[in-house]
Amino acid sequence: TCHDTESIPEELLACLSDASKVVVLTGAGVSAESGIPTFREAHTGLWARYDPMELASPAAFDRDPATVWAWYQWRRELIARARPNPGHHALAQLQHRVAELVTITQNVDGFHALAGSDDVLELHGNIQRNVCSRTGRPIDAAWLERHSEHQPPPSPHHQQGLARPDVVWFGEALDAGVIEKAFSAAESCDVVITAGTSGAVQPAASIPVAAVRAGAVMIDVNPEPNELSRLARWHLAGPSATWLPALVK
Ligand code: BJW
Repeated sequence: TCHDTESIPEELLACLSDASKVVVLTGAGVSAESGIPTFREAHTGLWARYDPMELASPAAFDRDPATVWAWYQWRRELIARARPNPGHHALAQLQHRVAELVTITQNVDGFHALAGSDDVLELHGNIQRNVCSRTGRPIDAAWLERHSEHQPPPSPHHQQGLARPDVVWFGEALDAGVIEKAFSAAESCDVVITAGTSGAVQPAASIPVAAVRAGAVMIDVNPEPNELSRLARWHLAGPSATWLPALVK
């Protein structure tokens, strides 16, 4: 475990600069310093009495679509007003330092692309897009503007369908093509960096495990150690907006 960005082990820096292929897996912690709340930490304010783990499910949307829709509208506005932080920018820089970088994110905020990262795999979708709850077909923003913000608008594609965010809820399958690319990148990389993720959600959490099993060296950036940190050769204990820029410096 390293606590001080001023004394990064030479071996760690060498490992990163010698790597020809790096895979990064990010989670909510990477956007925490942009002001976006994480899922498993204490919640405050308006949504304090709701459990994000319960809201992010098809059952919750079936039971109470208005509440789930309102939660997503709130988060969309928060994200629209927020900006990528130095952690996102450092990862966009890293793609110029290594021959190949694949950024895999569980986040739905689109901040890696906004910061300039090119090769981004969004495992859990993107919160700014909407799809039909019955058919999964995309619904464009112009349609939504004609409806109330407080209820999920009816889908233009299906009688019983509603608009819903294009994100992956518990029990739903991730995009097969995205998953396939993520695992194949992981299995062929030299270094895997995990940043700001609890490692509690599958199949995302298995991506770094697959990388390590295939011989990659793992670096974990997280103020709190978890299962993933134990798997890592180096656990960098601190916020990603501090540690990621220090690694790329
Ligand atoms: C900082 C920081 C700072 C704080 N700097 N760090 C195998 C075994 C058991 C269960 C399953 C299994 N396979 C599938 C399942 C079921 C389920 C699952 O994993 N359940 C677990 C809870 C056990 N998985 C699924 O259902 C997935 N689908 C699937 O597998 O389909 C096939 C299937 C279905 C059913 C059964 C079997 C197979 C889909 C998962 C979809 C997850 N969706 C969400 C919502 C997305 C939309 C939205 O944003 O609203 O994705 S849930 C939520 O968790 C969100 C996140 O992307 C995801 C991961 O969370 P993340 O990013 O790690 O955030 P946190 O909050 O957990 O952690 C933040 C971390 O940051 C902490 O560690 C902090 O310390 C740290 N931090 N500040 C750096 N400044």
